[in-house]
Parts: sequence; structure tokens; C-alpha cells
Amino acid sequence: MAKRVQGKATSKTTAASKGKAADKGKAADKGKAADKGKAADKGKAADKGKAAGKSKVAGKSKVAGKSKSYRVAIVGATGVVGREMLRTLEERRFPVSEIRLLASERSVGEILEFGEEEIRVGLLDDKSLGGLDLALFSAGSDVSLKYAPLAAEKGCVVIDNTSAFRRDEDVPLVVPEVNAGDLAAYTLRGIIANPNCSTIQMVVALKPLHDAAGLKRVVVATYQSVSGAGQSGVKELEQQCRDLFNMRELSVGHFGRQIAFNCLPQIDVFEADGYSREEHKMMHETRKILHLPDLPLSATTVRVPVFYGHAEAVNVELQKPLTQAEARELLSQAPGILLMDDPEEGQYPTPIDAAGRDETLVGRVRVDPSVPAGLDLWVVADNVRKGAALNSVQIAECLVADFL
Ligand code: NAP
Ligand code: 2RA
Repeated sequence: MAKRVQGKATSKTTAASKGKAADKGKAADKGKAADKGKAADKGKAADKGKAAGKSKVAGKSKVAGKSKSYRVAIVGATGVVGREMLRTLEERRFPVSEIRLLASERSVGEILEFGEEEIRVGLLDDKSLGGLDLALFSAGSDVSLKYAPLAAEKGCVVIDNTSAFRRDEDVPLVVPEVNAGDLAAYTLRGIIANPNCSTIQMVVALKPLHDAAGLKRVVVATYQSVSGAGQSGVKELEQQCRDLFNMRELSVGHFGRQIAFNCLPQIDVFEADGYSREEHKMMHETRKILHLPDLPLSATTVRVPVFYGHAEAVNVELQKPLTQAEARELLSQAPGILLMDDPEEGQYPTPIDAAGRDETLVGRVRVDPSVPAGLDLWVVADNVRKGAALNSVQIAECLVADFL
């Protein structure tokens, strides 16, 4: 199981990193959080006997110890996701012969740790992407649009964590537990897209239900943490909390409104049809990953004052009914999922449970009585980890295992 010390992940954002609230690591990393282990390990949930640490996460260290090793770059290495990518490569013992950390001028010279090594952050420019086997991009779409094709031209395979190429037909969009088979198409452009964090956790949960009973329609409402907006989002919530508790006037930045003690039904800009761009991402990406281009799907995405971990209330209409027990069984056996579903014992997942974990946590599984074949689910995951860094590294592991 992966652990994340949030203080390190946001080490540039001193206040947030050191702030008690921001420091999910305090709870999750030390295992003091709602401690999935407490409930799940004791087999009280529907997934009796499925110990927390034994859930199946696709591609788990499948390449650790491989004799061939690879020259890897992280573009955006100093960001919330980039730092987690570095940590994930190390934790999963990805076979690395050279690691190159790149960012903007703002961070050049910063030192990041990789195992015993101290690596100096370099400048991303036209010359910095030669002599690489793999590059994990996570520095925003504009950076990817400019530099990812350049890296691919130089013979490097790009795994891109931004929205730059996700909708391109010749770029596979991959969640290894769901559609690893799509990876083979990476040769078309030399680029693989990592889906949006809110999409990843939802498709991990939808996949076993779709395989068993066929998806007919999906309606989702999300509760997304501020770390989804990167370092600036974490800083902003932390600063607003401090200001409020100290009776200071608060300043509003990235979120455009007060996020502390508030919920904002807007993530990214609004499009002409009234949906936000984040909602469009969920709808388009889910259809592409599940190979269901006509799947009816509606999303409402909401930013909540939580530091790490996205939660989603997912309503699923199926082609044929599943009982609660059948759905729980399917979910408990699916790769990458940890079922935490024993409400009478107070067991259901929360963002604090998910923070620092690899799995997508699922609970509150119910039959929706308003339709002939429907289910309601509560799906929670660490947006920085499974929603971004871990999924990218899993893609890299699949590539290395099967293609490189
Ligand atoms: P972040 O914390 O703001 O980090 C941004 C990173 O990009 C920093 O390393 C920054 O370097 C670098 N960067 C920015 N402009 C650059 C430029 N012109 N040249 C080189 N490097 C540049 O953001 P984040 O949360 O890590 O997100 C990064 C990407 O991942 C975004 O596209 C985001 O949509 C996507 N994503 C994020 C999440 C999440 O949960 N956070 C989940 C899924 C996808 P400096 O230190 O030099 O500024
Ligand atoms: C967010 N899903 O939570 C986005 C990050 N890419 O803001």
C-alpha cells in the first residue's frame, strides 16, 4: 500500500504543508484516519475476508526488479502531481536508469529526493527532452501541447496527465484496470493520455458493473478536493481557513469564491450548454474509456473544502438488475477496488480514508428503487494518487511489461 506524506507533496507551499488541516498525511499516513483497516481488515464489510492490503491493484509492481531499466523524465516535477509521480516511481521500484526532473524557471535548482539521490530540477525547454525512454507530463495542457509531441518525435513515449490529448482519437486514454488493451495504440502518436482524476475513480467502479449487467445510463455528482487544483488550490483553502479563524478579511484566488466552509458547483469554466468543462471531461472520457460512445451520462462537479480525495455519488442504470449482494460481490472482486460497505457498522469510505491509498474505495451500495435496474454507489479515491500519479505509473508499468 502506498503512503504519502503530504508535507512533502506540497513542500513548496509551506503553510499548507505544515498546516494541520492540509496535512492529510497526519491522518492517512500514520494510519490514524478513519482507518479502512479497522473496518475492512476485520472483515465486517460485505467483502468479508478481503483484507485491506490485499485488494487487487492492477499492475502492482509488475516491473519491479526488471533487468532492463529506463530513462524517465517528469515534466512538472515540482507540482502536487509531479512530486507524487516521483514518490510513486520510487515506491513501486520502477526500473529507472536516469530520472530527469523538469519544471519552469520558477523551480530550476530546487532539489527533490529520489531514494538516496538528490536530484536538481532542470528547465523544461526544447533541449531537455532528448535521450529519454519515457516522460510523464503533468505541467498543464499548454505545456503538453507544446512539448509532448516534441518529446515523442525524439523517440520518447509520453504519458500525459493533462487534458491536452484525451479526446484525440489516435491517443489512447487508459485506466489499466479498465482498458489496458487500448495501450497498444500508443504507437500512433507516441502519446498516452491519463484521464481526469474524477473520471478515473468512476470508471474503475463502473467497469465490473458494466461487464456483468451492461450500463444504460449514469448520473454522477462529485465532491472534489482542492488539491485537484494543484498547489494553489491547497494554499488557498489553507490560507482562507487561517484568515477566518483569525478574523482577517479573506482573499479569493483560484476558486473565484470563498472555498473555506463552502461548496462551489463549478470546476473549470462553463461551456455553452451550461455544463462545466470538468463535467464535460467526465462525460466524454468515460464514454471513450468504456468504449460506449453513446452512453447517456450527466455530471455535476462540485469543489468542496477538503484537502485530498475526491468523492462521488454515482447513480447507475443497468440493462439488467443486480441485487445489492451481487453488486457488492462484483465490486469486491474487481481490480483496484476496496469495498468498504457496512453502513450499520458505520463503515463507508471518506476522503480521509482514501488519502494516500492506491485503491478506489466504494461503499453505500444500494439498489435504486426508482428504475427497473439501478444502483447507487459512493466512490472515493485519492485524486493525486490513483487520480493522477499512480495511474500514470501503472500505465508506464504496462508499457514496460508489454511493449518497451
Ligand atoms: P501544480 O501543483 O500547480 O503543479 C504544476 C507543475 O507544472 C509545477 O511543477 C510547475 O512548475 C509546472 N509548470 C507550470 N508551468 C510550466 C511551464 N511553463 N514549464 C514547465 N513547467 C511548468 O498542478 P498539479 O495539480 O500538479 O497539476 C498538474 C497537471 O495535472 C494539470 O494539468 C492538472 O489538470 C493535472 N491533474 C491534476 C490532478 C490533481 O489532483 N491535482 C489530477 C489529475 C490531473 P513550477 O514549480 O516551476 O511552477
Ligand atoms: C480538479 N479534476 O479536481 C481536476 C484536476 N484535473 O480540479
